[in-house]
Amino acid sequence: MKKQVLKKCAASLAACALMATATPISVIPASAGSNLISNSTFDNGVSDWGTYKESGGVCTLKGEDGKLALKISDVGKLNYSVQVFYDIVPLYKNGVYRLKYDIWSTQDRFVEGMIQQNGGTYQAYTWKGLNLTTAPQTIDYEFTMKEDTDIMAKLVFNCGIQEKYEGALPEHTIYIDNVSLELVDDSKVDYSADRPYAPSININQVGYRTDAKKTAVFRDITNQSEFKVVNADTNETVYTGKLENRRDNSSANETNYTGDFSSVKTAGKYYITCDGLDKSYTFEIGDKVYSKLIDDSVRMLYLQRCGVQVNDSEFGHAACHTSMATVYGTNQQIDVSGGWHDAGDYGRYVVPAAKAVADLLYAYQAAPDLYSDNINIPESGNGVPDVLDEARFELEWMMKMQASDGGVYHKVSCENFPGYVMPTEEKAPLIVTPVSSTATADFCASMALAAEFYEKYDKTFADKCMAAAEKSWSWLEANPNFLFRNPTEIVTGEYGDKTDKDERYWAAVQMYRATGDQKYLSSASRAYTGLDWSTVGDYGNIAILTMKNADKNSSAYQNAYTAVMTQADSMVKTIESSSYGSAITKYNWGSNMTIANAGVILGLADQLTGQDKYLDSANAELDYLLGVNPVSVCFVSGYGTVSPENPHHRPSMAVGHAMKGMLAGGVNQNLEDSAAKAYCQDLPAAKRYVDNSESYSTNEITIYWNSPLTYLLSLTDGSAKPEPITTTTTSTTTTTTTTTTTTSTTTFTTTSSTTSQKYEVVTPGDTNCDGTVELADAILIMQALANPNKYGIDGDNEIHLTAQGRINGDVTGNANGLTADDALTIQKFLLKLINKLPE
Ligand code: G3I
Ligand code: 9MR
Ligand code: ZN
Repeated sequence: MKKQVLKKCAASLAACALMATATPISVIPASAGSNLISNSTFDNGVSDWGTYKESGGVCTLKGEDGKLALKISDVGKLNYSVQVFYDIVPLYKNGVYRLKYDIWSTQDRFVEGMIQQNGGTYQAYTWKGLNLTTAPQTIDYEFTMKEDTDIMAKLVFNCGIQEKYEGALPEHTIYIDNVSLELVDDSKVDYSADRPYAPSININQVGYRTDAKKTAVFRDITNQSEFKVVNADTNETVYTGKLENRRDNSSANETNYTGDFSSVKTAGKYYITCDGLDKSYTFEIGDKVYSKLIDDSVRMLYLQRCGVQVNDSEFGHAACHTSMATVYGTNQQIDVSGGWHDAGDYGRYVVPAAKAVADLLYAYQAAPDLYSDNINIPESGNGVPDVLDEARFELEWMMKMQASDGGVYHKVSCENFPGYVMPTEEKAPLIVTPVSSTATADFCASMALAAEFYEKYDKTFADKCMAAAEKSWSWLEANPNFLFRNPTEIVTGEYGDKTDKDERYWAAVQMYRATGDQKYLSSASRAYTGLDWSTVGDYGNIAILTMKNADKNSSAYQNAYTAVMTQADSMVKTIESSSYGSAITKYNWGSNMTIANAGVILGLADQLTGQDKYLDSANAELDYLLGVNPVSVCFVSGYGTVSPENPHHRPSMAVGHAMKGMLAGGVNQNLEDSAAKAYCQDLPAAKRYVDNSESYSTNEITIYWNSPLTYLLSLTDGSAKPEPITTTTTSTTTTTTTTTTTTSTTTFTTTSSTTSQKYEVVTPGDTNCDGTVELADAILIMQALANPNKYGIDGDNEIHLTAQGRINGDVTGNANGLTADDALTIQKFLLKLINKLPE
């Protein structure tokens, strides 16, 4: 067949370059007449090809003498019970494609060759029924993509049972070779059609509190120097400001400016203009701009309830997952109904549940007035703030997850994730997986915390929480690490961990807070950090720092203080050098949680010190989540002008539109699902987000991504701001660092722009916090400098630099953080070239 010449349409590319003033957010790769299939000849095996089996299908895939060989031992019960596929082929609407391959089989039979939607309705964009024989045949034809552009379609051969043609078959092998897919004519393709609009002026789409610091972030600036804030009702300019802080932003591959309009304090609706650029979306200024958002961030958890009837006009359903669950590896059946579905899936997992509950309770503690008894859940109006009712729903389920010996089962789910169905439709058997020490310690901490909050409303329940906490604590004392790994047949959320030390630290501090008994602090000799599901040390820090009558001179308090403030100071620096005010430089799965968590640490630092820079920084994280980010999305569904419409959330997918009030996972630079690979591979790290329901690694939602948003909303709410909760901060302004003694405990003062804070050096030079100074301490500094993700603050190696370790290691006395000089100084000390640390 004659190959047509590719008719490149210059006009469509030009149109896209001219598109308003917005830079296209994603440059979708056009495929210029080349083979879109990377591994097409199988000369080196079958990489990039995969198989799918279900309903009895059995097959194996391998390369055989430069061909793809699919050995089928059982055709299963469906036409797609055995599939061999190539993932991610881009098909543009109106594009003309030529598909070509050689195919044959050791057994005469019928198969289907097609390119289909990967997800959704799995509709075929092109389909051919093929009668295979042992003689190779070449399929070669052209088709036009009639449907909307789908850049993550899938080339699939259905090799399951074909009842209409032949029924079950003996074992046989299908061979495929020389596959090619070419875009031969794209003259009718509109490449710009599917790109999201990327505004040049980015604002917090939900709005700004009256007294908050307010910034907008600009891109596509040519020679403008000013911006205007305009009242959206009157179209009058209320403020003119200067574009500042020009920054080359390599993580988003753009140049940015900021505009500060904090002085606009009159409540109302506004937009921002800047010569030649599209005006910004309209936003609000006012003190109550987040009140609905707070309510919905909690009510979303109600809609995630499992095991009970849920009432809602759109997302309501009958009780789901009510059957008994089998304890893994036994015949024991237990009732673990209740709790919240974790996320877009319907698993229920103790580790993330503990984080979510802790966030809610501490959110309530930080600003009780923000939480009403009126957010439209069944308990509304019962005299208990709804946020506490909602947290209790989860706590009661968690109690069911405690085994009789006090240990806590890690999770309950089916073996596999279900299809995109409502929860009542997931009917596979429920399995409770074994006890883990991380789940048990997290459980202990949350129960001890809960006891305090429900005392006032329901003493019996509070006592029950405390008893559960005590029992799990005894288990922890009697048992070593039981780290969890999914048994091979269970593929649902793992929530595994490398260490349970931070979980045990949190449990110990929380037990101390609940009982006042010092004995628990012997298990908390150093502070840990982290506010996500795998690192939870900061919850221990929060427990002691926000504890009534805490002994501020105790080393536990001081360690916690140091840990929080060290992180906050380092976050402030990162935020100051970031265009979009982001506290993170690496965007992993759930980066929006990491941003919200950073906001929580900063909000806490504000409460501890009363210094505005921390509150401003906490607000910057909120602004990022609600629209001031490189993808210009308000990441909470149903809020702002542009928010996730296609979250990876089964109820939303089943109903056909997004549940309101859910925080999406956000940017993930690691491209961990097919949609992210298809849509984001050419984008810079900080823009790798796609509002596509298949993108579970960027666009899923979870209970524990929502909860830190709630907590952040509490901490940034000025009206609820308590007096600084510590006296540790001194009010002197000093620019020198004083280190005085050579004993193992030294007090020194680190500088900050306005005040100084007292940090405690436990053992100078002891970067790994094991109580002694050795070569390993110098090595840890060098490792942390070279590989911060592994060995830096919160690195994932078991031994990494902690906040305390960083303080200990700063032995050159410059308080500038750790440098190679500090490592050198420690070595000099070990070689007795100097006789004390710090030098
Ligand atoms: O921390 C490492 C980092 O050091 C490394 O450089 C980077 C490079 O890949 O990876 C980082 O690890 C990531 C890890 O999360 C920690 O953030 C992994 O890539 C990433 O795969 C991992 O994702 C987790 C995901 O499950 C897959 O296990 C998410 O944190 C976690 O929130 C998510 O949880 C799922 C549940 O399993 C099931 N329910 C939905 C829920 C949300 O998606
Ligand atoms: O839907 C699942 C989502 O909740 C999880 O976070 C994610 C990672 O564990 O996995 C999703 O399930 C996908 C699975 O991992 C791979 N096949 C496609 C599934 C999407 O339904
Ligand atoms: Zn359920």
